[in-house]
Amino acid sequence: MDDWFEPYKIKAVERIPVTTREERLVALDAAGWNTFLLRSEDVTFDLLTDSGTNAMSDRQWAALMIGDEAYAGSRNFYRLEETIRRIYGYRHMVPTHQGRGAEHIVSELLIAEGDVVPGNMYFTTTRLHQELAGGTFVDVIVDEAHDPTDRSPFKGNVDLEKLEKVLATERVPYVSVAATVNMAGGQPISLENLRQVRDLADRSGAKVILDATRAVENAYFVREREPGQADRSIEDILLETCSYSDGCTMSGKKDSLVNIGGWLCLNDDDLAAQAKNLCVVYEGLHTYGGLAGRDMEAMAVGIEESVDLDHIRARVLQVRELGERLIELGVPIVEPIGGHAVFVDARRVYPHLSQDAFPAQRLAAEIFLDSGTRTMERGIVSAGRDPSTGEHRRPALELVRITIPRRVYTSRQLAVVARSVAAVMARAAETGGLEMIFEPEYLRFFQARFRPLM
Ligand code: P71
Repeated sequence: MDDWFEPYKIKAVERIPVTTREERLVALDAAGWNTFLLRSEDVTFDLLTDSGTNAMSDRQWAALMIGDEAYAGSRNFYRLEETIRRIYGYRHMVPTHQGRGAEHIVSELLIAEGDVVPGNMYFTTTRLHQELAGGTFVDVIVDEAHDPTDRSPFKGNVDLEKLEKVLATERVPYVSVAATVNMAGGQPISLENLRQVRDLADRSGAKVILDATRAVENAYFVREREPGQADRSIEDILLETCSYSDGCTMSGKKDSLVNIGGWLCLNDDDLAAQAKNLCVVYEGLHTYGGLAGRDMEAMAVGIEESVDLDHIRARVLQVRELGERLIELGVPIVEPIGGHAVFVDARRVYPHLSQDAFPAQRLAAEIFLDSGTRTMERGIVSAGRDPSTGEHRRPALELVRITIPRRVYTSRQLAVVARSVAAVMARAAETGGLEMIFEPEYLRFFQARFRPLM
């Protein structure tokens, strides 16, 4: 059978709220027109993020019951360690409460004041930890990544010339490579490109640290698009992906099909010992890292389920189906369609709005008003301010992310979402921008408040 389908049947369901437009307007006003500040009980389709919003399997729920809640040396830690070694291939693993816990530790461990960290586009928490450790992030992704209409197959690739230049002129502790690249639209990086990044890093003595948060999705794209990879297993491709790095940070809340958890891997014995020491300071003992024993067990099972080809195919192709529906309805989206989300191009939806009027923030608010669908701004608000000048950083991409949790929503529900976005777009000409009325210092997109201008 060529057709894709969900390789599971549904054993438990959760009722979702169904609301009126009037109720949604009250909720949106109370939330300062920021979808992060909405209460989930006001949300019908929660497509804010695929992070921690996955549905666990019956095997994962069963795994929770065999949690060993010992302070030290929980059996679930050893099970998780063995699973990560086998599936990701690294020598040492430090559990963390989630991805940014791992980013914090690795940044503090490897970055010194004045260092430069090149990477294939920033991610908010990753860059912040690099900056807090005294580093400066430099974007070395290929130019195509900044063009939402460019259909190249590997828009997550590193531009090797840009990387070479940074390596030649700056002090670089490590190259920060993500697979896939979230902020570019969930775009993959090829094995070929990773191999070349490894070569360049080796020549200048820099390490390579992989953000493996969605590396299983990346492996699916490699299998689908990279010459010579079509007959390989996801596991094989994943192992090769990781083999080009010295370690990884991981948010288990994505690929690994759990609601909380993460980890840090390092191959070097000394560095791993230091990372375990920092884990004790910030996360908890190095055999639980801020997680309950049961969380580690559920994550170990989730990792095994995540590399199943039937699972990952259905995951990526469900996202693609939503994207294709939107294209048919004339909604401008980032292409090719990425692995975890469809990104709507707010600049093309609202060509009359300047970036200072926060077009993507407004679009996310309008989509919520129309159908109770919660999405996320990924534009000028998310980019924050330049720490040296205090000015807004102005990303080329001004996007709204419609993110799909794994194994949670049906294709029919997503078809309703697609029609809602098209309805919002039909009213674009009458829609104004927003004014920011409250701006927090760190990661402002989470808590900023806005007022509609029209
Ligand atoms: C996503 C998230 C969660 C999030 C984070 C910040 C703002 C809004 C939403 C988290 C990632 C990620 C990548 C590539 C590291 C983290 C941090 N993504 N790398 O996309 O996508 O992991 O949330 O577990 O700390 O909604 P963490």
